[in-house]
Amino acid sequence: MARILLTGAAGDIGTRLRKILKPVYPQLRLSDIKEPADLSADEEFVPAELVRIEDVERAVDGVEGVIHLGGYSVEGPWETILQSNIIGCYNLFEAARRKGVKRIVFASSNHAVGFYPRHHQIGVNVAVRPDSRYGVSKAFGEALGALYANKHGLRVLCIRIGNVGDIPIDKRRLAIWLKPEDLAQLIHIGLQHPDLRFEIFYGSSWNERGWWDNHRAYDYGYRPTGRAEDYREHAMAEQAKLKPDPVGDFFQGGSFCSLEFTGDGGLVWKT
Ligand code: 15L
Repeated sequence: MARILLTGAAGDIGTRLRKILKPVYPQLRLSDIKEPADLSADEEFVPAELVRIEDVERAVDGVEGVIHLGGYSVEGPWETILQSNIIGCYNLFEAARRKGVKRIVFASSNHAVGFYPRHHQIGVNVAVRPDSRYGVSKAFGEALGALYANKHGLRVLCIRIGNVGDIPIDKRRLAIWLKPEDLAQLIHIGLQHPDLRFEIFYGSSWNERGWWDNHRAYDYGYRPTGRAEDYREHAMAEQAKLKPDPVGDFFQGGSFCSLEFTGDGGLVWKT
């Protein structure tokens, strides 16, 4: 795969990936609503509003693979999620099909399954339990990926990203931390592995207290290099500064679960 498009290139993860991926994919094309401030002369940028399919078609034209980070990356009002993550994601897959793109790596999120309790180990075959409108949009993106893989033969990898950063920043992130280089490793598998048709992986480094069974990623050769427990002291010191959050501390999705929470948890607390 030579020509790759990275959407959401101006965001935090996009900015990190631009630097890591450029040596491996010299013809990396970047897209976002606005041009990244530090765009260099050897970087190609195509502006695109995901909600405008003609923009998206222009962005994907001529590429073989897409890394789709674009969209709204936290909980937001329904109208925002609808435009950026539902319509935007549909436009991305549909434009890719029309333009003959071969592979898509979709940045899903742990928030597609955030309402599983932390004491549960879950694989990728459990029913989704979104913890937010944002989480619903990620589950939607995974479903679209399966549709376009099964119906149109695109090869699709959905990565349920935990938390990308230099180090884990609290107790929850000790379980879900993803070192940027490990994310790049997962992306390479999605763009290059000959056997991959449709898969969901968890985007997690080597986290001993993690709650995800990520054996599918390991089957494809993933070997994470980041180890969350190396930063345990720092993360726990940061955790001590946070207020207790009975709902958020119980569920995997953390504060995305407690945000706007008006339920009593019902059955979900017991399972
Ligand atoms: C996500 O999906 C968000 O994009 C990111 O901002 C973090 O909130 C992350 O999840 C997380 O769960 O820590």
